[in-house]
Amino acid sequence: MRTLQDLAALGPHGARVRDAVAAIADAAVAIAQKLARAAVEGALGASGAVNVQGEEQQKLDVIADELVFAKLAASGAVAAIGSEERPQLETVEHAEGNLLVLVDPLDGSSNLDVNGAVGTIFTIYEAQRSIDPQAALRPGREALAAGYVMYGPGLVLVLTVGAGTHGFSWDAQEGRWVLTHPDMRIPDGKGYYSVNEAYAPRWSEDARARLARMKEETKLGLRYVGAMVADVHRTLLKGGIFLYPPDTKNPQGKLRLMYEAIPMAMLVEAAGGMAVAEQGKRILDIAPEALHQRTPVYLGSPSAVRYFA
Ligand code: P6P
Repeated sequence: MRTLQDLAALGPHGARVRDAVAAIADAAVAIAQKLARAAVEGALGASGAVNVQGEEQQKLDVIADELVFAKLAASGAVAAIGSEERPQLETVEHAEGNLLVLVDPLDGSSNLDVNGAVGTIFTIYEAQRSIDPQAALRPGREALAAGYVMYGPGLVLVLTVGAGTHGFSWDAQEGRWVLTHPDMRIPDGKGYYSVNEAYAPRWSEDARARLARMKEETKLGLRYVGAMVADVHRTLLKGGIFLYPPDTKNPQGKLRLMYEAIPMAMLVEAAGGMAVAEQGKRILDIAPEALHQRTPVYLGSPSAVRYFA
């Protein structure tokens, strides 16, 4: 069985990002252990702080962020890190490596209180030794790698290192990540559509009309977990579309470009799917302007995404 040690063989950037991916994978194992004991340790619930997104921070958001930072900083491969939980890009002290990692340490954390699936999402770029941290942010098409960890009944790591999308499962007994889903290909013409339809009254009339036509013509069923990692993981395996249109509350969309939309778009495209922010705008071609900027997201099987592309 291939393991995460074989990353160099799975794509052109595998060797380049191996140590950073291993750091995230190590942090994920530690995070999973924290999640499993959270209720017992009283670690569920809000931390009392509000993050840079203006969202109520969960205690486990802070714990996950600190674990990911510590592992990435210790890896020796990373020069700078941008996190959903921190206002600015942060440089790594005495950095030897020159990778830039953007991360959502614990995505979907509002699901924690109901024991729902959550995830860690990341994008990896070659860092640019630029005085202006803003210049560090580049379109997703220039990224070296991306992936997510899903904390579900099993611990799963899905990533791309420049060619194909590959899934690993944590084997706690052997203490290793095993390649259980090599070269994932998104099914087309079947699966589910995945959207919080309660917000439809807040969408544009065009978005409502496009979704209605897609539902009528594709007859897809509906599944919605409310954690992007879980909804995208099912879309990759079963087919269909995950979408979060802009609405009157989030006119730019709710999901963050650098560490939610771009990594998921890389994974879906590498598995044969499509990922757009609006008609004619591929997510991986968006030129970022800010670390925490948001974007609409329509991603999944080509036959479903085409209604929005
Ligand atoms: P809503 C979680 O808060 C998140 O950022 C994504 O993981 C998820 O896809 C989305 O928001 C869910 O948003 O508005 O449906 O609760």
